[in-house]
This record gives sequence, C-alpha cells and structure tokens, in this order.
Amino acid sequence: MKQYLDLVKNVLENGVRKENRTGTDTISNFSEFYKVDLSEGFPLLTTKKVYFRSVILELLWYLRGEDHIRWLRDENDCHIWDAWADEDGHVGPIYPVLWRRFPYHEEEEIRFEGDASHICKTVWIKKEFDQVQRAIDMLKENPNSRRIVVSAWHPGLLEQMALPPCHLMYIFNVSDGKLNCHLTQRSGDIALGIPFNLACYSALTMAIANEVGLDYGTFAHTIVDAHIYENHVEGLKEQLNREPKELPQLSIADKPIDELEFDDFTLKGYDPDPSIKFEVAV
Ligand code: DHF
Ligand code: TMP
Repeated sequence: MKQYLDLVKNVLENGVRKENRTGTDTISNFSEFYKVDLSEGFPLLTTKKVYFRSVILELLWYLRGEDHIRWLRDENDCHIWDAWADEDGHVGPIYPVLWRRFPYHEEEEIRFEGDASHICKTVWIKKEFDQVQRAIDMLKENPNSRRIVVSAWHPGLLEQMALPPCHLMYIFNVSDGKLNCHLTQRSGDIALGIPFNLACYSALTMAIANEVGLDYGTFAHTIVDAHIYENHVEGLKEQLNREPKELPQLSIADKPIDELEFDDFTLKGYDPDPSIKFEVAV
C-alpha cells in the first residue's frame, strides 16, 4: 500500500526526535492523514506479513464489550493485549466497554406512595450506552446524518484504563450509497499499531456496510502524533525497499455484527513479504 509507505517515508524524512514515557525515543510528525478506497481490496499491508487472525480477533474482542482480555488471551491464544492486562486479564474500561457499554448516569425520580403527601426522591441510575448499535441504527434510519460518531474518550475513567484510548473517535459518513469511516487517533505507532488499526477499522466498516446494505467507501485516518520508535527504523527502511503487491480481498459473511465469528472473515489472495519483528514499547 503506497499510502502507508508514504507515511513511513514522510515521518522518517521530516519527523523530530521526541522522548516519551516508554523510554524508547521516537521520530514523530504532528498530524498525518491518509485514506484508502475499500472497494479496491482489503488494506492489509503486503510489504510485511500482518497477522490477519490477530487483527480480526482484536476487532471481535472490541465488539464483545468486556473489560478483560480472557476471550482473546485464553480462549483464542491471541496475545497482543497481554502486556497491558493484569493476571485476571483486566484492562479496565477501554475500547470494548466504551464502544458497547459506555457508562453514564441518568436522573430518575422515584415516588413513594405513602400517606396524603407523595414523597419524591431523585436518584442517579447507572446506565450503559451501546454506541455501535446506535451507529448501525442511525445508518439504517438516517444515513445522511453527520452525527454518527463513536467516541472512546471518557475523561472520568482514564485513571481506570490500562492505556488511554489511542484510536479515540470514529465517524461514519454515507456518500453516494457508500459507507465511509474517518478515524481520529491521538497517538500512532507506525510500525506496529497502525497496520493493525487500519485493517481493524476497515474490516469493521465493511462488516457494518454489509449489515446496513451500503457499498464499501473510504477509510480515512488522522494520526495526531504519528511516530516511529527508534528501534523500528531499520525494519521500516527494509520495508520501504519492498514493492507493494496487489491487495487481498476480504469477504465477510452477511450476518449481524454481533453474530460474527473469526471463520466468517475469508481472506483471499494475501501473498505478503516476510514478517518483520518489531518490539512493542510498553
Ligand atoms: N503500545 C505501543 N507502543 N504500540 C502499539 O502498537 C500498541 N498497540 C496496542 C497496545 N499498546 C501499544 C494494541 N494493539 C501488536 C499489535 C497490535 C497491538 C498490540 C500488539 C503486536 O504485538 N503485533 C505483532 C505480533 C502480532 C501477533 O503475534 O499476532 C506484529 O508483528 O504485528
Ligand atoms: P501513549 O499512550 O503514550 O500515546 O502510548 C501508546 C502507544 O501505543 C503509542 O505508541 C501508540 C500505540 N498504539 C497504537 O499505535 N495503536 C493502538 O491501537 C494502540 C492501542 C496503541
């Protein structure tokens, strides 16, 4: 994918060196943007092997709404989130919870029927909001809406999270019968995280397009702090020497997203160059 290689090139050429909490310095550019046309194939990088199984399992895990990684780590032997979980597998209220069970409170008035005078009391009821289902409902009922937003930023809960959300907001947009998705990411690890984020949200957009009966449009991605860890530079330079091949095709079973399983995602024609080992900065 040319867009990804251009992103890598641009950050290597124009980025500035920054220290950060991980202890491994980065080369960073402020505010990068690219987009891909999902009708041209599934944007899984071919210039290195990207672990498709892990990408899809991560997406299915996000959709499950849990605050732990036991389904991912123990039932599916996928370890990309292990470093941020405690022994029980808890990661706190991150993406799955924020997408499917965003916590909030609603004021309710309770009446106690007593003697002549009714006693009223106001209580705060704990509620959960399913933002993904709301997005699907809106796409069906009001596809031209400019308010089809899913937000994973919850200032009041940041302290309880293993990692404050990196990909923190996405917006669906329908134009010309096609479903587009724009993702805003506050912080992007170009070698490791970005190829996963790109493929994960592209698959999500395609699955939702199927469910609401729209064609595949564009995935657009804004990365505010787009960075390359210094120990990833060599691997990325090797990747820049590789020639991108044709993109694979992804077909997704026509099911409601909550019924999707890994075997419902069929990848055809993926013939990547060898994998490149990148250490993850925790
Ligand atoms: N922290 C940092 N510093 N970078 C990240 O990309 C990152 N990503 C997180 C959580 N924290 C992070 C969640 N996503 C891998 C990929 C995505 C991911 C976490 C880890 C990863 O290790 N990928 C390897 C192995 C994939 C596999 O074994 O399936 C890779 O080579 O792509
Ligand atoms: P930060 O919280 O200090 O920004 O560190 C988070 C790191 O994780 C940063 O390098 C970005 C990276 N990251 C991604 O690129 N994609 C992801 O999906 C996640 C969860 C993290």
